[in-house]
Amino acid sequence: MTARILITGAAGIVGSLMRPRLAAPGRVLRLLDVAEQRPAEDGEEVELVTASVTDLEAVERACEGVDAVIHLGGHSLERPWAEILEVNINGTHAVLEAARRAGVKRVVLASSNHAVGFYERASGEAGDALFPQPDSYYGVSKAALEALGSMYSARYGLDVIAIRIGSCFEKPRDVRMLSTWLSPDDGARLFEACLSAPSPGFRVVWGVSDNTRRWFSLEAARELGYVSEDDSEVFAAEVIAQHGEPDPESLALKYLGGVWVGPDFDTAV
Ligand code: 15L
Repeated sequence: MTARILITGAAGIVGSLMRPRLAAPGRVLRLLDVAEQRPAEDGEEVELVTASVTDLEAVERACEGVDAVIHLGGHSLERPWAEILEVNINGTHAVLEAARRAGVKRVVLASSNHAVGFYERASGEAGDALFPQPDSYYGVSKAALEALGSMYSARYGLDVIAIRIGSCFEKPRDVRMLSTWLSPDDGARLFEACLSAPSPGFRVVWGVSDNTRRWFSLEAARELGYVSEDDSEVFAAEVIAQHGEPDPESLALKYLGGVWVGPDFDTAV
């Protein structure tokens, strides 16, 4: 079991969901965020670090003595280009470079469906090896994150797994998420698989539960040892009662990135 893990962006949505789920006897979670974090609870084996992922020296210090890094830090929604460039792209570079300098051998990167959001949904599953087709600056930053991960793996021998996360929330929030949902428990199972798979090299995998309405392939994640135990279908009646029947002609269901391909996400600044 991976004994000491650095998690960046630990106070964010996915980070907060993973904090209790990745805790394990004999394991210390070093939690880094620029935002304030919940103090350690009694018996919780955590070390809190306040720093930005863009601060290379601080991240390098945070990497000392660490067995693996889970990089979740960065903007999780669309932002102006300058912010995406600084926090998401330069930040991912800093995290990979810090891991390399500190001798950390494995990095798991949070990519996103928005790296390939402009693919029109085909009848079959979206494969694991889709070439980037980002739907936003945020999506571009995730394509860059994958490219940086590939380079650090090939050039410096790090094991790097980029997870194209669908929608990781407690519950699916709309009809699209009945397809794209990654349950928090499955998210933890997938991170554990990424941490323990023997010598994966560089991989890109989808991060999604085995939903009845799933759009994305699970093959590459399963190769790492991931076994999904959840299915959003248990929420389908509730979600459809709240949001209406799915309309296959809506942007939300026509593109992998959903409404992100539409004008509301055109932030060309
Ligand atoms: C993401 O990458 C976002 O971080 C998250 O907030 C959701 O929008 C998710 O994708 C999604 O597509 O549902």
